[in-house]
Amino acid sequence: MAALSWEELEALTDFQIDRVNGNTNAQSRLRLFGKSESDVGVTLYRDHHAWCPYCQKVWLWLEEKQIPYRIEKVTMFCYGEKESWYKRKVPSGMLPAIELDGRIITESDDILMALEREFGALGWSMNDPKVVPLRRLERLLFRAWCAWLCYPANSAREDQRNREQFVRIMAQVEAALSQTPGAYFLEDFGIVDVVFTPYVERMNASLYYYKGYSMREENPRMSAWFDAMETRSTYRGTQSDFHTHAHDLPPQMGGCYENQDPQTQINQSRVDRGAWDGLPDVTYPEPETSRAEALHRVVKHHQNIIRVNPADDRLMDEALRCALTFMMTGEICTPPAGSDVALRYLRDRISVPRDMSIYAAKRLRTALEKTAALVGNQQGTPIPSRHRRDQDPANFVSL
Ligand SMILES: N[C@@H](CCC(=O)N[C@@H](CS)C(=O)NCC(=O)O)C(=O)O
Repeated sequence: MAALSWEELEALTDFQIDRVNGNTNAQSRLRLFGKSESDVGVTLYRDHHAWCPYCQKVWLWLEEKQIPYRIEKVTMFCYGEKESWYKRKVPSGMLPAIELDGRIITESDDILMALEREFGALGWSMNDPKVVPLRRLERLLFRAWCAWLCYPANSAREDQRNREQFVRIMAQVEAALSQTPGAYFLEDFGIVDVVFTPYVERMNASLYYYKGYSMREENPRMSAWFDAMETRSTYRGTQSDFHTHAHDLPPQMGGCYENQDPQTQINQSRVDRGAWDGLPDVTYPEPETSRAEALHRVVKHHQNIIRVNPADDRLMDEALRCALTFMMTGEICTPPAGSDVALRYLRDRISVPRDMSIYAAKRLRTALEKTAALVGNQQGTPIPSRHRRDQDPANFVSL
């Protein structure tokens, strides 16, 4: 089949979301939850790519409480130059920050405490005696994860010791989750779940990819907790996937070190080259709109996507239309010779949830890979691990 034109492709999707009042999504700049713009009293400063874990914590809290707020996006050091207007507000450049009643507040825990003073707690207060020990446990798990992932082990035995240390703390998390009959940390969803979310999501992805350890599959209570979180449209809107985290974490953490476990190689190949279906990064059923969403997002940004791709623009234009034609019709569409590198370059740079939701990204990655495989097995330019300036948002400004 010949590749459809951009106009023909556009006609195949009617995907739309209401960014202001609809479900949580990474593209919003203003959230009103049915209220009016004059009710907005909070601005959240978070990173362009939704990679910053501390930002996700505050983002999720605001979405759960349905507080009208504005979103200003800022560049992280690892992928570009920090905006000077932001450095004037927050000289360290650190994220997240909020502006509340004309005051700038940094440090995610201080932000959450200020927000709960203003708008009330999310179930329980950050300082509730039930919450404080669980917040401490989250930090303990975080440290065990860093010790295992972010420092090179001198031997397989050292890697094993670090694994055992992590698994021991994980057992405490399992025990904490079993204290209440439901799937959440306390009797109902609340602040503790928000505090745990960003890093357990990143642990699940990074340990699967770098250590061959499937946190979600090996810990039944944690698995039930993830399932419960995935019933929430708020979490779905902020949720990332294994591929995004496996490659956004190394520059943020100062390195992620793989072990020699044979399972690690198997997992890496699956996350990088597919099949993406069935990975333990998501378990809620795939929405019917995932292909239409992926198509809508690519059609909208296709000029920039083609321009930043290292391949010749005309070659990438046709190859990309082939992949999208295949994704939407299921008909094989052979791309131009030599376009395998270009298609895989894009396959490796879809960022969830920045660009699209998790299932849409799986559909698009699959279509790009299957189309690339028709003409060759050359991989794209490797994803850098010390920085991600290949993702500099300055290159993606609207034309
Ligand atoms: N303790 C701080 C940590 C915040 C933090 O480490 N933020 C990182 C991103 S996750 C940051 O802003 N780094 C500067 C940058 O990457 O540009 C908090 O809880 O808010």
